[in-house]
Amino acid sequence: MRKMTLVRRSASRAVVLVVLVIVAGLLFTACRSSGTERITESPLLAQGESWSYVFPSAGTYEIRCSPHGGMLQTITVSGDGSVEAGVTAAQMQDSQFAPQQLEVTAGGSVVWTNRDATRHNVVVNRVVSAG
Ligand SMILES: [Cu+2]
Repeated sequence: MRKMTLVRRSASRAVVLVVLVIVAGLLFTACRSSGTERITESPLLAQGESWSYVFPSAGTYEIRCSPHGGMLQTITVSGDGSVEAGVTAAQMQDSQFAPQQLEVTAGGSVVWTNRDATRHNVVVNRVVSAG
């Protein structure tokens, strides 16, 4: 009886270990395929205040607001900076970035203006793909 219990206990430990290894592997894969790299962030902006950032190189950028996890914007930057790039206006309104999708030419800048009474900020993350 005692021996049976010991065998059963070590078998369940082995199962737990295998599950942990699988979970760790999945997490590692997920982090590699959808990682982001923090580039910069603005201070908190009061109503009417603006902040701008120049996107120097092509890629996909994820814009977030530190206090509000639901505020998201995706900016796709294309080109090599050889084409004259302009300034694109974006808003922070009703606790959302507007528009939520933006396309910008490399070397161009985005100016965000907070229209809300609530303070928001701009966190610029670059999406890093696995490879
Ligand atoms: Cu916000």
